[in-house]
Amino acid sequence: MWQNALNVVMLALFAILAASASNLDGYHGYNKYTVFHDNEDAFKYLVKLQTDYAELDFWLLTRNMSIVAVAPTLQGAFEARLNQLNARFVANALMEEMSSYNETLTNCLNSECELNRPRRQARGFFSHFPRYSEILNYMSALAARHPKNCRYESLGRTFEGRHIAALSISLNSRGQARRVAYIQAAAHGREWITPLTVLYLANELLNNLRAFRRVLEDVEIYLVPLVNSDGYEYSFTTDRFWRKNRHRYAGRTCAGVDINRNFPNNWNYNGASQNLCSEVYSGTGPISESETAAIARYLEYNRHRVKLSLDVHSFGKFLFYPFGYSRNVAAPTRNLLHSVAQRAANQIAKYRGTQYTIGTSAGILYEASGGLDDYAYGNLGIPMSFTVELPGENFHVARSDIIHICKETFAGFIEFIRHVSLY
Ligand code: 0X9
Ligand code: ZN
Repeated sequence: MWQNALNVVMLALFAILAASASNLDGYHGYNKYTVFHDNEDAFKYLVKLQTDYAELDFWLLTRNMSIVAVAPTLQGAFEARLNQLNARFVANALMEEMSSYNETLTNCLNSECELNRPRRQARGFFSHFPRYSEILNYMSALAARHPKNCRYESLGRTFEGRHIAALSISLNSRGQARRVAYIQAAAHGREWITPLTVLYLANELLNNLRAFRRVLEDVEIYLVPLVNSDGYEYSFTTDRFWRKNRHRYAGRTCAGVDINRNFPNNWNYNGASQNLCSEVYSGTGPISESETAAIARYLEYNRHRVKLSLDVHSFGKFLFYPFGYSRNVAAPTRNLLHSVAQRAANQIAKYRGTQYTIGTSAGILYEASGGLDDYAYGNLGIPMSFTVELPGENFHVARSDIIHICKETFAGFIEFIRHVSLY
């Protein structure tokens, strides 16, 4: 009798705990620091911290401004160090900032999230952050609705066995187009806005094939909206700011490899770490991850057709071209890369004035090797290779902003794709 009652109480407690578990649970007391550092010493110090000190989470690190999430126990020492470096900073409680988005940040439990009929999707889909299964449903529904122009396939599987789903869009899916524009997103799990911009592109192209006939002539658009679905899902269920994939190593507590440090161009040379707990852990070797292996397999096989590679990240409003691994190495075609990016930025700005900064990530942010952009350009000879950092001051954006980011980015994507036919 008592045992039964105890079981019921335990079950009820467990249910309450499970229901209230959120992906922000680990962030109580965290501060988000916006740091202004106009001297080189402070910048160099922060770069060193980012690579060598796993406890700090750098959300953004540019030459004169950074955004860092810091646990309560480290805040005193962090602030003292910033003062020594003469760096001004503003600290905001992370939980307060997240609650200001005024929306459900955890699991999507209502029926709105289960939409998978294309017509309803067009209205509701771009006003929330969909989960992995909803994204795959959306993709397969698009392909089912446009069988002549859209193919839905899997490039391979992630560490946890999810599909790395792809959409191929072309005017005639039977014959092979001479050129390919490759666009991927969400290599970093927490960058929730990124897959939506790629799905928006797919939906717009397929709904307006006639209007985009010239753009699509002889160009196949190959889209991988959710590269790191394990990390993406983990950022919904457990840790909102999870960046890496979910590779687990026996007997080790820390998990995950930074997918954008795992490509085989100057692997682990700069801005990457061999500490498994680091946010920029580069893995046990180049292409050690199933996610990077699947992408590399596709790109290597199609290297002569792929003329554009876009890797969509967030945040900061940047358009980066190679090389990202070193400030001292310039891409031979940098003028051309710069002017193509400038045209894309001009198109983006037309929608509501959003201003992107253009350059190499090594010059604007930090030097970091093993990125897709350098690999596509440097190893595979893909002539146009860029990393896009979408708008935001957080990996979260207000739901009402999603559609606007999708629309302005769409204009940029189309401009990039227009240049593919010139090669
Ligand atoms: O550090 C990254 O991987 C990218 N920024 S993010 O904040 N989304 O993590 C920038 C990558 C730029 N490209 C290279 N460094 N190759
Ligand atoms: Zn990223």
